[in-house]
Amino acid sequence: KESRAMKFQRQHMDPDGPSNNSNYCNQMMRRRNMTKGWCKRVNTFVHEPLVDVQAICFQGNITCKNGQPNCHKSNSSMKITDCHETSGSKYPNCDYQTSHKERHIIVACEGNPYVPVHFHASV
Ligand code: PAX
Repeated sequence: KESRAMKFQRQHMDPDGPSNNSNYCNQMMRRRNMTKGWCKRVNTFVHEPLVDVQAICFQGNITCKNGQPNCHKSNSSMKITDCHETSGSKYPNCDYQTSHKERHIIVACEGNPYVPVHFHASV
C-alpha cells in the first residue's frame, strides 16, 4: 500500500518541472492519478529537490488550520505550480488552470523519519 509519505511525493513533488506550458496541470493531474473517480479541486506541485522539501519538517513550526501542531513553514520561498479546477471542468474531463509562483510553503509532517504528508498552503 502507498504510504502517506509516498502519496505526498506523488501528488506534490516535481523537482525537475515545470515543463513550460499552460497544459502542465491538465497533464500532471492526470499523470499523477488525481483525476480518477473525481477531479481533485486544488493541488500544488513543488519544483525543488526532495531533500529541500523534507527539510521543511525541521523549519518554522506552526499550528495547522485543524489545530494539529505538526505544520511547518519553509524558511525560503520555493518554485511551485498551483493547479485549480476550472469552472467548466466536468469529470471525467478534468480541466485545470496552471499558475507558476514562488511562495513559502506550509506542509504537515508525520512519522519517523518525520517527513511531509500533507500540503497545507502557500503564503
Ligand atoms: P490530504 O488528504 O489533505 O493529506 P493533500 O495534502 O494531498 O492530502 P490520509 O491517510 O491520506 O487521509 N495529515 C494531515 N492533514 C491535515 N492537517 C494535518 N495537520 C495533517 N497531518 C497529517 C494527506 C494526509 O496527511 C494527513 C491527512 O490525514 C492525510 O492522511 O486541502 C485539501 C487538499 O488540497 C491540497 C492539500 C490537500 O491534499 P485542505 O483544503 O484540506 O487544506 N492543497 C490545498 C494543495 O495542494 N495546495 C493548496 O494550496 C491548498 C490550499
